[in-house]
Amino acid sequence: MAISIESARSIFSGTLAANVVPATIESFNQLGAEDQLALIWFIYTEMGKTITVAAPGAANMILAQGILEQIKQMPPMAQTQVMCDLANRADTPICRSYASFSMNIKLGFWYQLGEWMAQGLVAPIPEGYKLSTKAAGVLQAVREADSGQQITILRNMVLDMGFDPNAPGSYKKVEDPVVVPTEMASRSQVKIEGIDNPTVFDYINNMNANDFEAAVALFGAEGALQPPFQKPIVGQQAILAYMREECQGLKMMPERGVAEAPDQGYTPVKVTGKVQTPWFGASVGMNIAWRFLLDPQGKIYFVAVDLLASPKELLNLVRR
Ligand code: EQ3
Repeated sequence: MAISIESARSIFSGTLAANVVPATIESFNQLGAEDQLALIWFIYTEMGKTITVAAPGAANMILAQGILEQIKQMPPMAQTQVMCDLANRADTPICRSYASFSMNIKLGFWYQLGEWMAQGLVAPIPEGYKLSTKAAGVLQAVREADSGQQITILRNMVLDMGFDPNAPGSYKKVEDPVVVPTEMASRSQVKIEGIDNPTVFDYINNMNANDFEAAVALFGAEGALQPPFQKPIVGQQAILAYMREECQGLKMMPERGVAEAPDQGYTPVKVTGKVQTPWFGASVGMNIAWRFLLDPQGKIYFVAVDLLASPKELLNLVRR
C-alpha cells in the first residue's frame, strides 16, 4: 500500500489515547452557559487544591488588558452576562476579540477573571449554585480523569468559547510574542531508552529549546504534525505557526521508545514519556506518546502526539 498521511495516522494503532477528553468535551458542549461556567469553576477550584496554576507573563496579557479592565468596571449582572456570552459563543465585540486571542491569552484572560472572582471584583458563581444532573455527571467524569487529562479538558473547554467568524481552529490574528530559543550552550539533551535516531533526538531537543524553526526543518516539505485529538497539520509553515502558538515553554521528557524496520523506506518510531506545560509546571506530567514516521531521507513525514489513556500505556511499544 502506498504511504500517505492517512495511512501514517494508524501506525502503532494499539496506542490507547485518553478518549475521556473528547467524550467529556462533547457532554460539556451540550450544557447551558451557566452550568458550563459553574462547572469550570468547580473543576478549577477542586484542582487548585492539589495543583497550582502559574500566573501568565505580563507581556502576553497586554492585548487582553483593555477588555479585562472593561469587564472589571461593569456592574455584576453585566459581568455575568459577558461570561455567559462567551460560553454561548454569542456574536458580540468582546466575544469576537476573545476568539482572536492566542491560546495563552485566552487562558490568561480567564486566569485573571478567576482571580477577580475570588477577590469579589468580578461576579462570582453564586454560592450554593447547584449543577444540573448532566453537569454533575461531567464533573464526576473529570474527577475520575488523571491530572494531565483534567488540564486538557479544562483547556479545551476554555478555547472553544467566544465568537469566531472564521473557520474554527483557523490561525488566530493575534499572536503571542515570539520567544527567543535557548542558547546552544544551555540546551538540554534528552536520553531515550531504546532509541538512537538523530531526528527524534533533534526534534525533542529543539522543542525543549523553543527552537521551532529548527524543529520544523526536521519535517519533510509535506510533513505533518497531529496534535492530540486533532487532524494532522500539514506543511512546514502551518506547523511553525502552530508551534509558535502552542509549544512555548513546553518541557518534553521522553523515557523510552522503539524503532521498527523500515517499510518502503519509511521508519516507524514510537516514543513515550511525559510533557509539562508552563501553566502547571512540574505539578502535572502528561503521559504522552509520539508516533513518528520518518521518510527515506530521515525527515519527519508524520508525527502524532497522543495523550495516553493511562500510565500503563507508557510501556506499550507494540506496533500492531
Ligand atoms: C474563572 C473560572 C475558573 C470560572 C469561570 O466560570 C469560567 C472559567 C473559564 C474559569 C477559568 C478557567 C481557567 C483559568 C482555566 C485554565 C486552564 C489552563 C491554564 C489549562 C492549560 C492546559 C495546558 C495543556 C493541557 C497543555 C498541553 C500540551 C501538550 C500535550 C503538548 C503537546 C505537543 C507535543 C508534545 C509535541 O511534540 C508537538 C506539539 C504539541 C503541542 C502537540
